Amino acid sequence: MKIYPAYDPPEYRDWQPDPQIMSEYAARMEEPEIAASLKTLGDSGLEELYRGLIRARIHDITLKRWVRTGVITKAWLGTGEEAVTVGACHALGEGDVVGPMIRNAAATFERGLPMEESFRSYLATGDGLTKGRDLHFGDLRHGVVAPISHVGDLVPVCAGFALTFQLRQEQRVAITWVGDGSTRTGAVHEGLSLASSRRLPLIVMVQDNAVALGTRRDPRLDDSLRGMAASYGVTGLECDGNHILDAHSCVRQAREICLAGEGPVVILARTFRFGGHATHDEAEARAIFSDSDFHQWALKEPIGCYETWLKTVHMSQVTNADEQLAEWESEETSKVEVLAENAVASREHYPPDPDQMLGDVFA
Ligand SMILES: Cc1ncc(C[n+]2csc(CCOP(=O)(O)OP(=O)(O)O)c2C)c(N)n1
Ligand SMILES: [Mg+2]
Repeated sequence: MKIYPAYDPPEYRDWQPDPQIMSEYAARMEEPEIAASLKTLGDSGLEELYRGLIRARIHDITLKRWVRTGVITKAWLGTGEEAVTVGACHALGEGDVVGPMIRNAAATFERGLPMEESFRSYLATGDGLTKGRDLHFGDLRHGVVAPISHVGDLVPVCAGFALTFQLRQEQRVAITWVGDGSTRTGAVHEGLSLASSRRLPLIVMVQDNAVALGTRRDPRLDDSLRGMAASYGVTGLECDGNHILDAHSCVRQAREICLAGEGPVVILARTFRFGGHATHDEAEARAIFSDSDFHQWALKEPIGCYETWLKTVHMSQVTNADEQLAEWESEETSKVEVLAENAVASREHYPPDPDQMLGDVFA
């Protein structure tokens, strides 16, 4: 995709596909479960995955631009982690429910909640879903649970959705993403405990970027997350979180397992965030990992790798593959720009109403 020198991480600015990484990336497409995902998705599904990745990245770049230009003071971005969110969402069924973390913002719009709502929440406009009161927006009409601030807490909430689906005998699953650090909260274990004892259709996607706020995980604990599924006697799957088809394939399998009454499923997705906890501590975050870590993870840039695979393998027989991809990218970029402009206009025309400040507060 287009490079945004002012906003892209330095390692992305002159990104070129690495032959070795790309050969491994392409080889994984031959694995039976990933090949099954390719078949399920078909050409149109693969195009949608690409468009979804572009939407996720441009959404975050827009927020970063707003921070830099003083429109907002801070944004929580998922640069480099887009494939975990987009790949997962595209493997879900219509009635499924998602409980994203704030940096999985793409889960909201990939499930059909208009992206404008994300921008409106950041701008605290009165016509937004939270009427300007809170950044943490969701909308159950689209099956999106608001990503509340308390990390890990959506595991029991989503276990509750899964329990409802089971009691009503509905063929639906709930999925939530949880950071590696947050797997250490009591809430995660309470939710998993309930879900495993009742075999609930719940998917917990552990987004493992080896960092929590400003704390890097002790390398001696690197393998500790692997034991999580086994300790609850549930299925555990692992994916390369930077490989969108691997993420898709794991969630597709997890969903089938859940719908067969064999849930919950814990998916461990290894990835890396090119940014800090939020935009305010990017510099500090860069000091947590070595230059070599940044360099190595940049080679696995999720959008660059997928785009390269589309161009050189999947669409290699398409004469104008380059132009086709550029057109999809430009279409998605333009749409995001319009939505961002609309949200800025909303801020002007619909400031939050002070009388609404305590509305919908029940306790
Ligand atoms: C219950 C709770 N404790 C602490 C915090 C402060 N906090 C916000 S994000 C975060 C780290 C989360 O790390 P991780 O779960 O690995 O997610 P990541 O940001 O790396 O994706 C902490 C401690 C919080 N929001 N909620
Ligand atoms: Mg983390």
